[in-house]
Amino acid sequence: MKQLPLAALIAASCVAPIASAETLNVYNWSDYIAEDTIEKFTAATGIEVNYDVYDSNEVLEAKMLAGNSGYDIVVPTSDFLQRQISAGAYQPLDKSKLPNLANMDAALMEGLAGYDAGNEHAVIYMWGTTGIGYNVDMINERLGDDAPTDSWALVFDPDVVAKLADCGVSMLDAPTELLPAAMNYLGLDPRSTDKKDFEAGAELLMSVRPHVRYYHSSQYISDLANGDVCVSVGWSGDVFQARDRADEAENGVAVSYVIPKEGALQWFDTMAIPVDAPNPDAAHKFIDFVMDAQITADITNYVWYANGNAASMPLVDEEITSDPGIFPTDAAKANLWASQVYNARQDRNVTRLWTKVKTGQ
Ligand code: N2P
Repeated sequence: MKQLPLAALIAASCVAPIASAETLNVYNWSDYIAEDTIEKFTAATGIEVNYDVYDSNEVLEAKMLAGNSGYDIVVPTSDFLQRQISAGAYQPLDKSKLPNLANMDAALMEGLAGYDAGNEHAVIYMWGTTGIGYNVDMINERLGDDAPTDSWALVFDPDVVAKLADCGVSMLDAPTELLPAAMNYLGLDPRSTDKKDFEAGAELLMSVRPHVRYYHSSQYISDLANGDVCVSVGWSGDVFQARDRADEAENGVAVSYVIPKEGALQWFDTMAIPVDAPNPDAAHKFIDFVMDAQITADITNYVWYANGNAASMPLVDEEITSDPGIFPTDAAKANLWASQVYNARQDRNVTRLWTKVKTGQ
């Protein structure tokens, strides 16, 4: 550290405010919280929040495995959560500090326990599906009434997607979601970890690659809303946010979200506390604050994602609870699959194949 002259040091110590404000460092997905959540947390607790965002589990995982991220709260998806728990990245929750756990949906938390035994390390933040968002008119202009808007064919059939290339096709930069979706479309088990199945999925993705404008996991929200892309493999709530933005802009863009009939990934995003979090006490306060029924309902009402909080449901807009793209019907549910956890070798296979898909070589 630079040495200050004694006089400057004395002056600094006289004028500098005493650093008393408690802070909490949150690292969450982009476009994933209500506008006033953080402000309300600070008003309720006096804790200042530094809020950073990401749009990729791989980016979060790299930070968690390296350690010393400085974050107190992070939001991994369930399969990544499990692998990171095994690596010792998270501390057990002190449930005595989380009275609002009583608000959580027992069946959904039981589902999460498949990734985190006994729900020791995490609680559900939001959940959703990985499906397709599309621009209703642009698709209709190019494919007419035969447009397979209920099917993965819209993005995985090279003859179909070729006709959409000019209006813009995007896919998530999410290898562990795109490869299984491609495998499922081919009639393979989306939860398979067989190298040959990964390769078959990658081959399909390579075959449509010439028609894909970009692989990115947050840009598509505004692009769909503005009509700058016409079809995106995306996350449910993000597509609804795009629809909402277009509606508000009154720009004539009609966006729709579909869980394709062949099925889709259902995922859970969770709040967890890194093992080396600087302020675990504030982290517990934040998790408990978010599990308040009204706070979670406010988030769902803003981001259009389903949550795991049973007590919040009566406070969630009817427009959301009744939408089958957000709360799938029983028929659609039967075709949803849960993410598979990959070991290091399987993960390397997936990463290598995904690099090929993205770079084309
Ligand atoms: C929020 C995306 C969160 C879903 N923009 C990814 N699991």
